[in-house]
Amino acid sequence: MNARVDPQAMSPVNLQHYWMPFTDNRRFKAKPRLIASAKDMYFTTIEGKQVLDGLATLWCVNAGHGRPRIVEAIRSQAGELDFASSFALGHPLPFRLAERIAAIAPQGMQQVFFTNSGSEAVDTALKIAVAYHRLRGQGTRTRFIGRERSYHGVNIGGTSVGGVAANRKAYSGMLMPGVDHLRHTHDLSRNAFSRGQPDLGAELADELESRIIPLHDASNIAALIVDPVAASGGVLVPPRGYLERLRDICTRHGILLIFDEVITGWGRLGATFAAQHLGIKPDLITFAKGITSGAVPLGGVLVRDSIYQTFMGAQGAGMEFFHGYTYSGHPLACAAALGALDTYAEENLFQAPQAKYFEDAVHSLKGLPNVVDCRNLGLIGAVELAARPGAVGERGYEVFEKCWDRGVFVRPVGDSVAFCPPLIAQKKHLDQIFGTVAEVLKTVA
Ligand code: PXG
Repeated sequence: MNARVDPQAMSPVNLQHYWMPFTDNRRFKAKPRLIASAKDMYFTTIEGKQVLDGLATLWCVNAGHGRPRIVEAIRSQAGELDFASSFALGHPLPFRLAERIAAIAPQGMQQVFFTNSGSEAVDTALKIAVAYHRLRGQGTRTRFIGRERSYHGVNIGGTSVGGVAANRKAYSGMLMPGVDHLRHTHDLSRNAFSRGQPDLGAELADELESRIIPLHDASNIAALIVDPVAASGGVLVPPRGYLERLRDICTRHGILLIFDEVITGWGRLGATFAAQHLGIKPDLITFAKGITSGAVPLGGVLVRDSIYQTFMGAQGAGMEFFHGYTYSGHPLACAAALGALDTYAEENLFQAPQAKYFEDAVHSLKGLPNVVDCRNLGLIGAVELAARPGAVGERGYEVFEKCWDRGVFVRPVGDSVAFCPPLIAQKKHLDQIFGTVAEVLKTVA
C-alpha cells in the first residue's frame, strides 16, 4: 500500500461551485470525502488515508484501479487519435471493440451499438425496440413494462421504466406515457438469508401474463426491461425460475426482453453477462460501467442478430436508425475498453474467482445487531438492516460513514449496505471489508 499523495490535491479545494450528482450536497460539503488517487483495491484520500474500495467505486471498476493495460491504452490512444466521429465517417476502434465483444457475448447477439453511459444505453434500447416493431408492421407496439425498484438510469425513458420511487417523484408529469410496472421480487418473509438465488418467488413473473398483458394487450407492448439483479434498488437477487418465466411469457406474446446489465455485466456474476451465467436469452442487453472498468465513460446495447437484420433489410436506401450520440464509439473509450477486456481475459476475472468466499463473508454478518437479511449472487451482495422508526435510511448511512472512517468504502441503499468489490479482490480484502462492517454494526444502535 503505497500512499501516493498529489501535492496539488492537498491544496484546499473550493467546494462551492460543483453541484454534485445523486448526493446530499449539504451533508457532503459539511464533511467531504475527496479521493486524490487510486491503485488496484485502494483509494488514497487527499489527506493521504487509504480506503479499500468495496463497491468497485460505483459498481464499475471491475478490474481494479489504475490497471497498466488500461492506463497505457488510454495514454497512447490520446496521442494517436483524440477524436473522430462515427457519423458516416469512422475509425477502426469501435469496429475492433464490437468484434471483441461479439466474441464473448451470448450466441446470436453479435451486434453492438455504442453510447456513453448506461442511461443512454437504456434509452437507446427502448428506441430500438419500438423502431424494430414498426419495421415489422407492428407499429402499435409502443408500450413498455418495467419493474418496481429496478433502476434504468436517469434519462426520460429510463426514469419512466425505472421503479425507484424517489427518482420518479419530481418528474411525474414529464415521464413517458404507456409504461406499466411489475412488482419487485423482494420478500423477506419467505427469502431472508438466501445464499444465491432465493428458492421462492418464480410465480411473481406470472403477473405479466395474468394482469399486465390482458390490461394493455400484447399488440401494444414493445418490451419488458429488467435488471437481472436490481443492484442500486437494494441488491435484489432474482428468485430461481423467475427470469426464465419472464422470458417464456415475452416469447409467447412477441414482447422483446431487455436485460439491463449495466451492473451485472463484465464478470460480476461469473460470466461476461448475467444472461450467460443464468442461461437466459434476452433480445437486447444494455451495458456500461465495467466495459472500461470505469476508466472512460462508455455504454452500449448488445442486439440480437435478427433485430439488426430487420433494420438492415428495411425497404429503401438511407439511414436505418435515426439515433446516435456525438461520442458513440469515442476512440479513448474504445481504447480503454480494449485494455479492460485484455486485463479481464489475462487474469480470468470473469470467473469471479472469490465468489464463494464472498458469499460466506456476506452471510457471516447474520446475527449482528439489526441485521434482517444477507444476500448475494456472484460478487454482489448486501446486508439489510431494520430501519429506525421514522428515520428510514439513517442506520444504513451511519454504517457507511463509520466504515469510511475505518478505511472501507461500501454503499448505503436505504437501510441496506451494498458490496460489489472489484473482481481482483483477494481473501484479505474481503476479510478487511467484512471485518470492518461487522465491527461497525456492533457499534450502531
Ligand atoms: N442501469 C443500471 C442497472 C444501472 O445500475 C444505469 C442503468 C445508468 O447508468 P449511467 O452510466 O447512466 O449512470 C445504472 C447506473 C447507486 C447508483 O445509487 C447506481 C447507478 C448510477 C448511479 C447511482 O448505486 N447505476
